[in-house]
Amino acid sequence: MPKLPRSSRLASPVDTTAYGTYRIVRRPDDPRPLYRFSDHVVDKPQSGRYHIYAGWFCPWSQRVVIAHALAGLQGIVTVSYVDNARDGRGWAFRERYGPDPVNGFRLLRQAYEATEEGFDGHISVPTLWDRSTARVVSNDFKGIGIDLATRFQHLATPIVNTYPEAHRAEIEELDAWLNPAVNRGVLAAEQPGPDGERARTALHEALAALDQRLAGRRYLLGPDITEADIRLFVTLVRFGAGITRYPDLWAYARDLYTVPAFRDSTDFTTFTPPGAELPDWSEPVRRPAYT
Ligand SMILES: N[C@@H](CCC(=O)N[C@@H](CS)C(=O)NCC(=O)O)C(=O)O
Repeated sequence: MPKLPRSSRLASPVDTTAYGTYRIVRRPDDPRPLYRFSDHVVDKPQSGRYHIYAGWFCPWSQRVVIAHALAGLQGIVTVSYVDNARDGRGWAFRERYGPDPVNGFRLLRQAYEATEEGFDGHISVPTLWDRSTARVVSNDFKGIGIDLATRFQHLATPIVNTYPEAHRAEIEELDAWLNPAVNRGVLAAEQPGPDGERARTALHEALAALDQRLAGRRYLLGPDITEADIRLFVTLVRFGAGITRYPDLWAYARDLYTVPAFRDSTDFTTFTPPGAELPDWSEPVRRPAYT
């Protein structure tokens, strides 16, 4: 990357008057998916080959950042953050989190355009970039998280193996339930009308079932943290004060929050609306000694 002054590697401030708001328009004759990149990390990659562009505000990014930390990948896969706000240009690199350390791009859009000329799909975080091919590998958060947990074990000793073969089926079975009801359900539940009402009911039922499940076990699958806990935590931590209505789920969430990978990847200011009431995440955790 050419050595340019820091300021020339930063995007100008968000300006919706000049650039409009971010939106993706699907061309009716274009059958391609709008999330177009879902490749994978190569077999036995070298250290330093991959980079993650993440966003502090974003639950899907936080999943990947937690998986990265628990896989022991600091310095092996690098991570940087886009600014928390955007205009029609999409995510950008600004003073708050500094320039793009890999390519010096001002806008994340440039990474997508470098990969596919005239790219017109979603420019989302997390994005996995490959320094060797100078391309976006994936903006499919689920695939990125699994690759981080499974494809670097020749380079790093994981703190926890979050995607062990023996538990993969159960992790994905839980996901088939929790992804619609909880992870996406929180957004659906904010909608007015009967669809919103249905989503609120499904969300409450799912949280009550989780509360019951976690009364009897430390983590979703038992004594060890897995990818299933990562996927649930990023939604619970954004839930607000309502989570305290589910005492065992709330104790479980705080228990996870004591783990550095979870706590250090959480910045409440980036996703909490001004004036919103937050529960006390540092309240001491008292849970039974599960066997
Ligand atoms: N929406 C993606 C997950 C990633 C995502 O939505 N990231 C948000 C930030 S939390 C983003 O960058 N959105 C921009 C976009 O999707 O165009 C998906 O459902 O597969």
